[in-house]
Amino acid sequence: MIPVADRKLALWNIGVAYTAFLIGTLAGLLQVFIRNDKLELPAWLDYYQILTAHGVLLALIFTTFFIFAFFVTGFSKSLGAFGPKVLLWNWIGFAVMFGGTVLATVMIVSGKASVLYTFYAPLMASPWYYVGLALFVVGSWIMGFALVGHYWRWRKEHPGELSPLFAFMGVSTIVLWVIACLGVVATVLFQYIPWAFGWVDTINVELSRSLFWYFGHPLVYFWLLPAYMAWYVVVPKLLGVKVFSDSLARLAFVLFILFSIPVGFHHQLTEPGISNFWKFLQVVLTFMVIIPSLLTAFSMFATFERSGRKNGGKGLFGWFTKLPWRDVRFTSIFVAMAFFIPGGAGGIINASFQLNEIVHNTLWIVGHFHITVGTPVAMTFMGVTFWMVPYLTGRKFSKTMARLGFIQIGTWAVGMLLMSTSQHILGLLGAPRRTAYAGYNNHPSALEWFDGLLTNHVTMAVGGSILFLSAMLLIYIVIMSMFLSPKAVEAHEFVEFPMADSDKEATPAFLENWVLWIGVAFMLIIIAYAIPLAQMIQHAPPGSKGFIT
Ligand code: HAS
Ligand code: CU
Repeated sequence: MIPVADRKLALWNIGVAYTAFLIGTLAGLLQVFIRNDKLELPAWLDYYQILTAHGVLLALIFTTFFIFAFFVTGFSKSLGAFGPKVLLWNWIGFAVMFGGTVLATVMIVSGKASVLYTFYAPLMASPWYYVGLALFVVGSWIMGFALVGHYWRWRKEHPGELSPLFAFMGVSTIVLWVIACLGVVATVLFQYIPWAFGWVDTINVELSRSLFWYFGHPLVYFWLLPAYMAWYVVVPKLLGVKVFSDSLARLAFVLFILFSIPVGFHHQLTEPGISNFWKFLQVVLTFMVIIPSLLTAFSMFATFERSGRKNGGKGLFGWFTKLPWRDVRFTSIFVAMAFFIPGGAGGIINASFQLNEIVHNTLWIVGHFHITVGTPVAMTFMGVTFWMVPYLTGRKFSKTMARLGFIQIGTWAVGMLLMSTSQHILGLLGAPRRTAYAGYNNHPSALEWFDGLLTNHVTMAVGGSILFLSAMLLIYIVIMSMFLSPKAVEAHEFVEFPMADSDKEATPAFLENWVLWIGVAFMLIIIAYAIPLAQMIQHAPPGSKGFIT
């Protein structure tokens, strides 16, 4: 059991995460009904406002606070208790992040920042929204550096030793996050804030979008990598085996540091102002960043097979039936992984230069991210929540809770399947995204397209409603595990942090050479971005004034 002070820090992060989750999923529910033209919003509430709240609260606030809760818990467990300095800086970071969150949320809710989570210029929000975002990022850096400091102390005390796998992966994710945020910090501080406060009249739109996506793509791996951490270290423990390969796991994370960032143009393939050469180069690099996910898939199958055979599974697929399906901690993560097979395949379609023409800015993309961040990542976090919250509070996780957990992940899976399948198909038929006018103002031909069983905004709304019920069930489980479930007394009632052993003997030391990997990462970034960004600045068309919806 980790010390009370560390647990408190983690629990506060979880508390904020699930508060954001509650408001964010409510906004999601409203979303599917508006698109279905079933809901007239009151005058003070509008579509873009709700869409912004949904995206920011779930994709940014819920994920980040949850990730830090997971890191705090896992770092304390694998590296030892936090010292007073590490704790202090973590709390300072948490406070700054929380302050930024409140400021940005107030701006969104009061209708002064209906710019969606990508806040594309020339849409303009209240300057305080951008200040809130900047504070959020700075706070996350402070927490990140505090955790890296804790890791550094461990390394000093264990010279020549490789760090525990969990900590290594956590530090990799923080490194990725800090490098990625440089782009968003640059555009927010030097472009958006001066422009929104009125210190300058116009903004260089293409540059701001490019700096955003320099950040926006690695952002998705900032969500994914903590889920992968659970896949690599928690799943084998639940299956009663060791990590399949320590060096493979570390290599995958190093590859993410190298290839996650110089690929942002795959979100801008349809934009003028970037020449095909640079788009193509970044498309190639995007295909490189698929490799560590394929390594992960391989590693997971190998882990399943090892454990299944250990328990007597025979033949090619015999191990499958030997997996611990009745353990909600495992089944949740397995379903999460299964969703990532079509999720990842869709990503490869998006990244294919020509195919992107067909799917870009359609509902297909919305379908894509609901089966990447919305299920593989979110459901892994749910699976982690089931044991992490009771682990931190020392409360029991009863059989009833586990049963509710099954219903919760089951409904989430069904809801997502319905909603994201219809989103993918509607997208292929031409349904646009990021717009309140999804039915082309009820033009007859549009109505004809959208009346199939799955190609239907109703299916999407049914899926969305099931998801909302599932979310409320999860909130119930979290509240029980946080405040109400009976305290564990006997040894067997305490919930464990399942962390598998990982054999480091065969792992080459250079995998933990940060100077090397950060150096190579910056080289790749310079190759992919220096010239096109310089051209955007040199050959900038007249800047744009702000627009407010
Ligand atoms: Fe993406 C757009 C390309 C992964 C999230 N993506 C988005 C947006 C979001 C997002 C939020 O190239 C929208 C942004 C916006 O608002 O405009 N994406 C990719 C590629 C990958 C990818 C190549 N995306 C993700 C992940 C996300 C995420 C992960 C969140 C966490 N994405 C794009 C592109 C666009 C895009 C374009 C822009 C589109 C446009 O035009 O606007 C790759 O990383 C995917 C690699 C993954 C795999 C899957 C490996 C499978 C595994 C599971 C194994 C399963 C097991 C279980 C073991 C190759 C690891 C076995 C079970 C059984 C049942 C057998
Ligand atoms: Cu991307």
